[in-house]
Amino acid sequence: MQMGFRWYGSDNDSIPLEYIRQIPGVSQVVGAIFDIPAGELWPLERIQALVAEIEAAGLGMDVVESVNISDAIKIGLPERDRHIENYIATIENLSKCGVKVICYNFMPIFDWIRTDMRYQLEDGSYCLAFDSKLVEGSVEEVLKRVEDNSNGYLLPGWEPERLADIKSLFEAYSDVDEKKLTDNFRYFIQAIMPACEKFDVRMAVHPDDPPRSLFGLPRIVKNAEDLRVIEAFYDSPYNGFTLCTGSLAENPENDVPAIIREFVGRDKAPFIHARNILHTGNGNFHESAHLSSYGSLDMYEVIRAAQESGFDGYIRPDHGRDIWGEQGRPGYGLYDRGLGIAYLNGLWEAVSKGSK
Ligand SMILES: [Mn+2]
Repeated sequence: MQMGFRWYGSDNDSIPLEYIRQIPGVSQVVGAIFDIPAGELWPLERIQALVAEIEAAGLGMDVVESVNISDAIKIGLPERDRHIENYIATIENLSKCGVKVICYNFMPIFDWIRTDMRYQLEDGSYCLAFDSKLVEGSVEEVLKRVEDNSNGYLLPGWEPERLADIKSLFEAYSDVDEKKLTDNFRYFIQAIMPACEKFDVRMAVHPDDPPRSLFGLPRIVKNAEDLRVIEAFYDSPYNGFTLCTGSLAENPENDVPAIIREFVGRDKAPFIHARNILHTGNGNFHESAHLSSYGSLDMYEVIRAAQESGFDGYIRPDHGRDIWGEQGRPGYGLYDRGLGIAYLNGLWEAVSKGSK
């Protein structure tokens, strides 16, 4: 297991790399280049520069999150083949810089949805929350609410230039149902897999967040059954999953440790996002501290499942709360993710010594 920490780059993240280096047990920065539109090539020099900066701080970048999938690929537009060529060339460039895993998602329009970016918990800390009542309004209302609560940070997948024309985006997806989205996903995977095998880069799709349809948009990465369908597109360790415990657990019917055992057991999950959430009824939830006692997930069972099924990939704390006065990028502050890492490392050591 290698522990990582998501980082948005020196221009975009208030957390210096040296702080990340000081969190015990962290060897990896999960990074990306954020200013290249989906569908375009990541130039080798840009990736080399990012890796050099991270390595100078004593860390590595084996995992990239994300190389985003363009709307043309998801919708199945004619320019998808050019975008796929760029994706393949990006895989080759990432491989030259030592990248082993690409985390990505295949969600139309929104990468993830919360209705409150600064929900206050009883202890005075702040977290991300989801209230299903609030996504029943218009898309514009939800967007406005999220923007107003994001502390001025740009959220991944919520780029204003992309969302400015939200109505035409919805129109572009109007005939994309679950079947068509699945067909387009299969087309993409089958096109890139030979390059992934050749360049030794594993694709790891992130579950939909939350794992249910919203605004009438199709969702096809929601549960174990969906993951099996995706696995069958191309049966290879290079066609795998990011098992995000929080996203999967947002549907209480998903048995997260069982999903970890199944897909890690078949060597299909090179990356885990570990976070906890608390269900508050009626499909609502908020994110919580990582401890099992603060949320609805048993994090001991999560780590035990990973270890007992032979997990030797990368793991990172997913989101953290804002604590100790920090006003970070929502979900991506330093302190609570640091605490999460300390806890996850403790669970990992306890499980490994307990099984001897
Ligand atoms: Mn996640």
